[in-house]
Amino acid sequence: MRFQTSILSTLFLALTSMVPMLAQADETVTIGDNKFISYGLKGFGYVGASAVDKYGDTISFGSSIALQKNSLSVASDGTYTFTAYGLPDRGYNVDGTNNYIPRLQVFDISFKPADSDSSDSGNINWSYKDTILLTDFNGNNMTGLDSNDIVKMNGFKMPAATFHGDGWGNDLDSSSTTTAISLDAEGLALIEGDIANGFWISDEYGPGLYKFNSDGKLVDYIKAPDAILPHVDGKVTYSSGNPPSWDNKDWEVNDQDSGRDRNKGYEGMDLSSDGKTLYALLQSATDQEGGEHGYTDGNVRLMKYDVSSSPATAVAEYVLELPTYNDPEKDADKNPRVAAQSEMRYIGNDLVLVLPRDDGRGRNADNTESLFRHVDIWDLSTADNILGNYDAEGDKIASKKGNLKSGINVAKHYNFIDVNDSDELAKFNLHNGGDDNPRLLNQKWEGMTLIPVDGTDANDEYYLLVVSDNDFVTTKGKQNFGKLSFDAGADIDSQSLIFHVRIPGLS
Ligand SMILES: *[C@@H]1O[C@H](CO)[C@@H](O)[C@H](O)[C@H]1NC(C)=O
Ligand SMILES: *[C@@H]1O[C@H](CO)[C@@H](O)[C@H](O)[C@H]1NC(C)=O
Ligand SMILES: CC(=O)N[C@H]1CO[C@H](CO)[C@@H](O)[C@@H]1O
Repeated sequence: MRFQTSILSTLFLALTSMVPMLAQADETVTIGDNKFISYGLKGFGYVGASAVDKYGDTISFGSSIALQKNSLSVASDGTYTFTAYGLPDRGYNVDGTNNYIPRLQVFDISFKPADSDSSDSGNINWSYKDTILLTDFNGNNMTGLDSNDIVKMNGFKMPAATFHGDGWGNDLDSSSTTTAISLDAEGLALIEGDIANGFWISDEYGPGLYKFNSDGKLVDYIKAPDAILPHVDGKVTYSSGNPPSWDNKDWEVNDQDSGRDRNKGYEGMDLSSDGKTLYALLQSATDQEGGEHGYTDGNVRLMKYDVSSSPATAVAEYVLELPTYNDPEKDADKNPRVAAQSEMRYIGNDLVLVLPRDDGRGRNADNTESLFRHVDIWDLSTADNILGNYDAEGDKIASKKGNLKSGINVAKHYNFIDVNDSDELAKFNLHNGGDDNPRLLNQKWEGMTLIPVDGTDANDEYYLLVVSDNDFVTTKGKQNFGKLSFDAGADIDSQSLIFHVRIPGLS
């Protein structure tokens, strides 16, 4: 295997040096004996903002994306077709959270790699196929509503919402209540790349790790260590501080003492390719470790679990230091800013591909220019395994100001892809900053999946599909199974990009 890889990389080097223009755009990262290469942007496409699923609800899906491996085929004209599972978070929640039923959105995608394309539709075509609703151990619907309760099921205690009426503000005087698991889904991995084996989802209320069967029914759960669990007044309290728009009184909650910062849970999660090891990464630092500010929250915990049997066992915990960037609009003492992360993929050999970025910049934001959006690599083999050392309630790996405890070695970081590369974007008539139009990049890039070039891992080459979360922003919004309409004041398509990369040793 190693022998083959080195022959291939020699070949690549020979090839790229013969084509100087190509070589210029390529970014190469060397880790150990392996070369990781980014060959640039090869695709753009989108799902229109007004699209609805088979339940009549607005489609959003960019919190995570996962390839159904055995669906991939490559036609003789070079067109790739495959099925992918997209993950929405908790529904349209600009005016408070809703009883949106968490789900997977299934798409058939066709893509023809190109060095440029300025057509209106782009060169990635998304075709909606199906929806899988997520239900609990008993087959009852989960909910996107903020958590005001804890439910006990199958021996697990999970974040839940208890409400009167239908969860959309009707029948609030009803004496009966419903309790549903509160899920704000952010990470998705299919077991061995096949929906038939079931899948794992990570969430940011818990933050929790949920295993589902192929029908979307919950079958297992992993609770975070006490240091990561959100605590208010000494008690685990899963609220994200986003009560439903129709009722505030049951949701009032004090400031958090410790644990994952609100709305900053397990944004990244993935499985090893054999489905036996699960990796979960917080978006940014916990509150006791600097999580309260965007300039102190750079030390994040990554949990590693053996999920080959149930209950899962924690086997390691590592610290990643997130990259930083300068925001000239913020005061000097609030710089540099931490680029919190939105997605993680395990790429073999103790390496993870992570998407750190700024926030609130891009389409439909006050400022259209993003200052930092990367897809970078971290090497976990350089990090200390701190499992069990700082895992009790309130335990700290860093100070409240975000200074890491001395003596903790972190995972080594390598810059890889700059999503905001303006020359690359221009090839697809795209831009970062400037006019707010459908070719301005969205704010929230949150999903990644790797599509093997020529349908095989043998070449170590992939198309990296990166998707954005449009927050359900459409003027023609539909929710509660199509029964309610909403107008979010703008139409933001769910944009997607494809980069060509070399990632050795993934299979
Ligand atoms: C995408 O759809 C357009 C319009 O229907 C079509 O012309 C194009 O060939 C399709 N591209 C791919 C890669 O399927
Ligand atoms: C889940 O929600 C849908 C839509 O409201 C409803 O039709 C279905 O009966 C619910 N399922 C259960 C088990 O309550
Ligand atoms: C490579 C590249 O063009 N990166 C750009 C990403 O976006 C920021 C903000 O506009 C620029 O400063 C970088 O040059």
